[in-house]
Amino acid sequence: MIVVPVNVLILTILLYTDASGQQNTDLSTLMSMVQILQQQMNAMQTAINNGAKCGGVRVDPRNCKDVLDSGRNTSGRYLVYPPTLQGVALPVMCDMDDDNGGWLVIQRRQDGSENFFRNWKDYENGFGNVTSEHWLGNKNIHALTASGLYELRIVLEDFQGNRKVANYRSFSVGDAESKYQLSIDGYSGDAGDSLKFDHDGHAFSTADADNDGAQSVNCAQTHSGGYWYSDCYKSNINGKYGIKAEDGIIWGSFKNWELFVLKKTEMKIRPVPV
Ligand SMILES: [Ca+2]
Repeated sequence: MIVVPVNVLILTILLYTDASGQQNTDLSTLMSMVQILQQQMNAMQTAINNGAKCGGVRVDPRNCKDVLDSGRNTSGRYLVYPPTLQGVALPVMCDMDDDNGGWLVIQRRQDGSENFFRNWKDYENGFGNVTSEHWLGNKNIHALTASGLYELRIVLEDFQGNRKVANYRSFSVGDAESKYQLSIDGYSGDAGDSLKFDHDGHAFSTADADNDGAQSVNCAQTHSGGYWYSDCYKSNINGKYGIKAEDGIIWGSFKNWELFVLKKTEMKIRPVPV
């Protein structure tokens, strides 16, 4: 619901008054005034829906939870404006269906359509299409998780259709100087913890930027991905799609630490209420 600004009301009254200062009571003039007012209100509503500011109050959605809270509850592509990106619009996929919605997808694998064996710059800036397979980009994930406390939900599915989840109560990625260091805590779920365990506190690595915890190995090169590798991993969900090997898509605890590769993975984040 829009409150009509004072300047619009004054404009309407002025228009409704003729040059001699006498009120014009002609009905058609009155109707045209109402039409102008209605058009202005519609334009304002459209602007607000598209993320404009109104009356100095910030109404840009900062994340998918803000989008959901504004009444848009259909999963799909939306523009969000993380405060730390200072007005830059970030296209993202919002999942409004799973676990009460409001989830912003930062990673998705589902059919092998996107190459995830990429260099530092690609992982930093993001790649793929947000409506299908993609990595949102380390700088964007940092920008989002630096603007408040976020939780992480990872949904995993195998080729038999078994679906398991790993939830983390807190999740953040550091800035470029920290090499996008992972901070994660508070596991719950049925997939087991394969991310805090062994990966928490590690910098991000790609084949051309070895920041892992292994002295003699370039883990990103060996395991065909970009990730917070340790020496080298308990999970490798940015690995090679459809390969039953150590460089495949693996979440170690999904099936008792067997070499077991997954069909679908999804990482999504949501601000934690304060
Ligand atoms: Ca290394």
